[in-house]
Amino acid sequence: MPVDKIYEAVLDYDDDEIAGLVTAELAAGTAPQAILDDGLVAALDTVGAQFSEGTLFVPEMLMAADTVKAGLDILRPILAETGMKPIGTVVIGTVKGDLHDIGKNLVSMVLEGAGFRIVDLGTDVEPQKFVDAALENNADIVALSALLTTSMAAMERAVGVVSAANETSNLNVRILVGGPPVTDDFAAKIGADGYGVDAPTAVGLARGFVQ
Ligand code: B12
Repeated sequence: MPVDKIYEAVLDYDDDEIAGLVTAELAAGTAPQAILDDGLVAALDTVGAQFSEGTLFVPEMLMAADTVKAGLDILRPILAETGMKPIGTVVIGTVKGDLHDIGKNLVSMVLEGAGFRIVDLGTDVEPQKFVDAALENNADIVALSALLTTSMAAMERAVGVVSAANETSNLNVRILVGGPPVTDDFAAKIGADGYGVDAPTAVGLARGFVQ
């Protein structure tokens, strides 16, 4: 495969070399979409699988994500020029009262790599802000992150406000939740549409939501 070196560079966390490799591959005439799908995203899928197997851990996942981000910085303007349509729009944020953002950023990056447009509201986000941003951006998915046990109540409130807006306003989003204190049972109990234990799972669920 022509993009093997890019794939390998992500698995080697080579964020110094990746920009040069992507630029060289573009100069050689490889399609930007192939570089994205078969190089950057394929490597992240491998990283995700190794993470799920327990043979690779969060620091490596972050280094791989950083490497992909450096490659995306080169590809993003070119993909925008070629008119590649995003496969969906995700409004994402960490819920009210919670300032942790590393996991959210990782989920955002991987979703972006998978072809979604990301509207990142940051941390400590009021429930209504998710609704306003989703309406403004015609979003398909609202994604909520929480790291603190004490943030779970804020997540429940946010899901309630977004769900109510789905019923009463011109909003039609699926709600994805994640973060260490969250479980499948909790997600179901508060009325979320899906719970992602990690970034690769988030991509699988988000793809399913826009199909
Ligand atoms: C880094 C860190 C901080 C940093 C945050 C910096 C930042 N920019 O994020 C700082 C120093 C600011 C911080 C502050 C605090 N922290 Co802190 N922090 C951590 C730490 C060490 C790492 C968290 C992290 O980034 N993990 C790495 C990421 C990649 O993992 P992740 O967030 O779990 O995300 C993955 C999944 O959960 C999932 N995911 C996450 N979000 C989403 C969203 C969606 C939609 C989906 C699908 C998936 C998904 O995908 C991600 C990638 O796989 C954890 C301990 C730990 N080891 O987890 C404590 C920890 C979370 N913190 C804790 C605490 C108590 C605090 C403070 C209250 C401390 C204090 N007394 O001030 C404050 C709270 C401030 C606030 N209001 O938020 C506790 C929480 C305990 C609890 N259960 O409530 C922890 C667990 C430490 C501990 N063992 O006590 N913290």
